[in-house]
Amino acid sequence: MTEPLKPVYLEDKLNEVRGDGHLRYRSSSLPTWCPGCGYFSVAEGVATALNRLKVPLKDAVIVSGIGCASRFPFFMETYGFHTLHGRTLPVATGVKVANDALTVLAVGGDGDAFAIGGGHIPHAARRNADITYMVFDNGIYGLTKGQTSPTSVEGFVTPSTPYESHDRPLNPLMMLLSYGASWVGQAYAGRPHHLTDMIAEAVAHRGFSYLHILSPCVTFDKTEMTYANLDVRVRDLPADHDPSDRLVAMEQATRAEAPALGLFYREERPTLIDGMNDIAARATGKASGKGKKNKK
Ligand SMILES: Cc1ncc(C[n+]2csc(CCOP(=O)(O)OP(=O)(O)O)c2C)c(N)n1
Ligand code: SF4
Ligand SMILES: [Mg+2]
Repeated sequence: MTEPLKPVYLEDKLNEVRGDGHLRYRSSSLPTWCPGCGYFSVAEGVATALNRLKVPLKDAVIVSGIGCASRFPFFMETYGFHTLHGRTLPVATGVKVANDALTVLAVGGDGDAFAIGGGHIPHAARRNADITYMVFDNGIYGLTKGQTSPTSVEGFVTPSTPYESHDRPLNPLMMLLSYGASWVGQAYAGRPHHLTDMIAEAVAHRGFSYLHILSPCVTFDKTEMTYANLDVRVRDLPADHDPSDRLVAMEQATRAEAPALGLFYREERPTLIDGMNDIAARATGKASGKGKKNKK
């Protein structure tokens, strides 16, 4: 006689996994995302990466905007700030400036980042604020039920574009490379182990790290950014790719039809807070370094 099936309660399962310490960064609020959404891979990746880097729970802050992606802080056991639509980066920068000891992650979707929030990205990047910005790109507005976003493909038919979208998609990697981000990488929710490694590397970087994460919306996109399509389109960056060469990184980023996964670019340079400390030292007469004068 076969044994009767016992129900498995997700909450019990999560407590069991958190019990061994491995996933202590996952909160007891279970994700409300649709089954199969790429965001589950990111939650798993962030929990594992923070665990690997031994970031104390009390020192981790995750800031988000609005959207399905931006629900993220609720599902993590860190401090969190679910802020306004598109205002993730100013808030994350403020948190970091208020307390430099914190590990600050900013997260959001492609709409939150590049539509309403697009004006903030160049400034966080050029100032080299020491935060990690992860954009979960599903090429669509998931939360509001499937309208086009700034990264939607041309010809996409959605409720907001019933006669096809005629807008060209933005190229976020090219944008971040030209804005002066000091760490730029790309990962895919369908390659969770690589994604976890990239998250850990991005968080460990001192300066503004930007991780672009390709992540299917299984509910509202059945034709474009699907697992089936991305599985065959993604590639690794060439083994001899030189991450210190911004122009080579841009060349790789132009091949949007075959997205490359890995570290595109990395440089070490003073962070926003280094600059602020320098100004404070000069203003209080505690520093004697030479600045660049604004000559008449
Ligand atoms: C000021 C303002 N404008 C518009 C909206 C409606 N809105 C909520 S989420 C969203 C876009 C979400 O898309 P994305 O950032 O890509 O996140 P996803 O849901 O795909 O994860 C929009 C337009 C809003 N909440 N606030
Ligand atoms: S609507 Fe799309 S993006 Fe939002 S949770 Fe569902 S699958 Fe994920
Ligand atoms: Mg989106």
